Amino acid sequence: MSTDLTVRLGSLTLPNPVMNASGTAGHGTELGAYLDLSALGAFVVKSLSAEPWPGNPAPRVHETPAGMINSVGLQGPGVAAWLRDDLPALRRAGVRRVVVSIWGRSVADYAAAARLLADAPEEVVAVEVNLSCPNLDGGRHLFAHDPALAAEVIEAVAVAGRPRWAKLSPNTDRLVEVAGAVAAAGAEAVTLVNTLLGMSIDVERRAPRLGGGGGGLSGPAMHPVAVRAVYDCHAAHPALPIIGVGGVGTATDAIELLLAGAAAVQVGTATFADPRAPLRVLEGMARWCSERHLRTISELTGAAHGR
Ligand code: RRO
Repeated sequence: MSTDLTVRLGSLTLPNPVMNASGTAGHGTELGAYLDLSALGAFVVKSLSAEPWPGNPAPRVHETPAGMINSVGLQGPGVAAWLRDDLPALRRAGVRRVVVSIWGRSVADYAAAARLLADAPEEVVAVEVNLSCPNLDGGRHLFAHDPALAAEVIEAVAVAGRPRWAKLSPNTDRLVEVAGAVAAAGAEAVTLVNTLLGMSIDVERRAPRLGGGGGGLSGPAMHPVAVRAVYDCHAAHPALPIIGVGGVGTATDAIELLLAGAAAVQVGTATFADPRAPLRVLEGMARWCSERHLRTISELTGAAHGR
């Protein structure tokens, strides 16, 4: 028996629960040579601002034990250029569900990016509001650490006219509170979690390895952090759909996030070693479910609670 892989995230239904994580697959069809992007539950674009932004100096990524640290610094072409240059290529590649991640330095910046998406083609099915980049102004600018400010941004981006997801930060003890605030402000789902604030130092040069100084830690090293964040948020807000992200490299990692309370997952750092990782994870999840004769994958969501 094959399992129904359909998942619901607020008003949006996806054919399966696996997406790429924002920032790990470029802005367009960069990974298209390696995997069929249209087979993903949705394709998630690297965060875009209203204006183009050059990002941080190199080096921008460095491998760490069981993970990676990055300080890309939000490089992007800006929403208008993306709509003109990248979205058509994604559509030609057969991608029908695109989630656009947006960022800004102020509430007005977020609103400006959202406004540019208001007339986007129907393939733009949701906006993931990145409130948690660790590399914005050296990590001093985390909207997701302030419930009222995070809620204000979510309200301001309603102008996009798309379901809003809020991408939140693991670098605060107020995560559960922030999740409640963004949900009350209109977010249909939360994406948990962005990278952990970190740093790696080159002892010979006696200097930080990344051009931006500090960075965001991702990969297997942070998977338990993501599981805990999803578990705690689901316990506090059981009706709020969660997209789990953090160190997913195998189907088992993804199932763990579902059992903690996620309805869907995103695969990021694993694609650096294996660009097919998101589809490999999806295939493994489908096999895992059918071997256990599950009728729907959604019945796994939150199933570890109360045990
Ligand atoms: O571009 C980045 O440096 C970056 C972003 Br926008 C983010 O949300 N998370 C991250 O680890 N890096």
